[in-house]
Amino acid sequence: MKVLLCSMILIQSVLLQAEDGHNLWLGAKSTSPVKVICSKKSATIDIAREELLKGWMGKAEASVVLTVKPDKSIKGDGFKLSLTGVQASNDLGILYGVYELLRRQQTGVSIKEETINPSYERRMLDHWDNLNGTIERGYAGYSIFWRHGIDSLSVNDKERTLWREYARANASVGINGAVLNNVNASQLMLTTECLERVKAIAEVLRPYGIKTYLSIKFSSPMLIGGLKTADPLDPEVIKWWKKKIEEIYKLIPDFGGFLVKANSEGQPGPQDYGRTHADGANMFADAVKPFGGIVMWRAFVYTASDEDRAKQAYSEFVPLDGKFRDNVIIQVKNGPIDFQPREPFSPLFGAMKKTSVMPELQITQEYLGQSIHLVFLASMWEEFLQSDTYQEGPGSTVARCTDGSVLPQKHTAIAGVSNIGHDANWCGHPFAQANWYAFGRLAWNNKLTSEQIADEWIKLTFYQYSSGNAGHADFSKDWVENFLNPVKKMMLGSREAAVNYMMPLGLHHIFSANEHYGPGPWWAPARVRKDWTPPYYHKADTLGIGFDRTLTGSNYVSQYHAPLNSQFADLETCPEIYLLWFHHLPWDYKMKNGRTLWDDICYHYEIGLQQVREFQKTWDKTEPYVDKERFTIVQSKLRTQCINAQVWKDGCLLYFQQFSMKPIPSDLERPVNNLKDIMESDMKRR
Ligand code: BDP
Repeated sequence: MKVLLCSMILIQSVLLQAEDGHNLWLGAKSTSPVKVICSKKSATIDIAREELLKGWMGKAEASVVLTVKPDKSIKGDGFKLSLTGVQASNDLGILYGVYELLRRQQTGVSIKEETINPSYERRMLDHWDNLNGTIERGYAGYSIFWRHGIDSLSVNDKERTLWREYARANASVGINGAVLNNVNASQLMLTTECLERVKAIAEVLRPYGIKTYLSIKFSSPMLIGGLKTADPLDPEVIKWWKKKIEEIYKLIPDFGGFLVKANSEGQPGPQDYGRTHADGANMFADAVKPFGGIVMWRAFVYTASDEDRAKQAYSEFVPLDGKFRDNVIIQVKNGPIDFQPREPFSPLFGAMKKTSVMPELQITQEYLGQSIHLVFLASMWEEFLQSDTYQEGPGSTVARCTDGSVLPQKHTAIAGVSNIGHDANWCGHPFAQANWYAFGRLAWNNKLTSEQIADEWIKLTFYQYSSGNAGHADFSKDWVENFLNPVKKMMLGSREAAVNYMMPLGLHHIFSANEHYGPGPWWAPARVRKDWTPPYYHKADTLGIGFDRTLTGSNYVSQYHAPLNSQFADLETCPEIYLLWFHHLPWDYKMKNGRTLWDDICYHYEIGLQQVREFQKTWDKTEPYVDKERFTIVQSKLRTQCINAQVWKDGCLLYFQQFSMKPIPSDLERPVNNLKDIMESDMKRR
């Protein structure tokens, strides 16, 4: 019996097709024919039809009716699903409805009559792609949009195919906008040559409902326009931008608008001329308004001042509430510092009543192990979106404060910094694809749980569909128990594991140097701005550790609405996950579980490491169910992740131990690296 089982498993794994991951979650191939009935013709409807033929898992020879007809219950590009087909107010709604129908068939969810509308009007991917083809914080190869700068702008068919595949993947999860270049923008982006290429990209993306947007450099009128100033109130500057914007819309009539990083990390901006962020944003807003464009103005601003960095965006933007045009949206990172493994939500969410605000998430894992660590980010985004801001009393979650449910917003949007590059599997790590998928799904429906998203993604990505005809895919008990469930558990635990082995209990930004990969709580060269070095954030000394952001410290807590401000300030009620974010505490502070703070820190690092060991075991057991290529890549990446988690644990504990002067609890595994060696190899890397 055992032999038989083994050989069956062997046959199964031999039969699993090699997968380089390029198909993402779209690998299902239909085995049953379907009739598609639609009286309308358009490029988008053609795609919807093609998708149905490719992915249909329902009854053979069934008919699907696609109806473009407005209905009061359907909003924007939402749709109505029914047993007979899809109804929508526009072609794009039909396409989204078709993807939803196929997703349900392919994940075994029954189809019933239901109207489904998106949470946000604009669901954006921000690409931090440079014109020379590199990607800031990209870990999956070169840009798919840009090659070698301004000298290499011609478009070829291979690129068009890649852009089409990209557009299809985005549309399948509801993403409808793409910012094609880095927020640290080059002025050359606005030259006619580059804009011609943007036009070519836009043409490929358009039938999939994806609008193109650009990041711009505020000083472009000086750098490429020959003007002496970029003052947003200067008539010549205004004229220059208007002309440029007309040129853009002539080439790309449905151009979405601009993303602007101004007066942030050395970028030019309106404050260089004594103007406010509102003055700057409104100048662009007025110029794009006649064309229906929007301006996404980033709130990621901070200077090397004495004010706690976490407070600065709020201090800057809240006084400007009501001063922005209605086609400006303030784009705010989920946390007040910078995409850390865990931060409380930025207090700017729920702070402004007359200004549209959109969340910016980071899909690329700059601070979460890049394309080496397996970290499923949906858990983090769910925690963020469901955080209560108390803006208008309880239930004012970040999700509801940004999608127009709490206070009306003229435009609503959400952005994710893309993790896509030229790698065959797009994202570097096979499981990083899940983060792209999850971002799209949450942008469409900000109430989805990370559990549901993981469930869908695993099925769509790893299940080898064989027989259709049953109305939907039926997953064998064996596959569910031995693959789906354990892999889902691993994904859902992966973010907390990373927090544990990197920076538990509210610690943050203790990365080494600028690469943001390994530990570096010690990293503080004299030449570097204090607020860019870890000691600024952990403040470890012989007395204790943590950043006092209460009234006795920076008073950042006061930026939150009641009752959060007092909850965070009070040690009795401050959630322990944020403890050292808000408080500087003695090493022997008593935690709720009775341990001292020092011991508890040690346990967290150890638990994080052990979690990764478990992931390794989980993954190894999945071998019979995964193709060799992906199995081996994930296995090898998990090994590296484990080695790195050990370095995080040893490096942080041995470093902090110099201050705590306490032993690592005797029941925990001993460090296997010396601090000196870790620090030396860290230094050697730069
Ligand atoms: C930080 C990145 C940096 C970005 C910056 C931003 O380290 O590369 O330019 O954010 O968002 O996370 O502007």
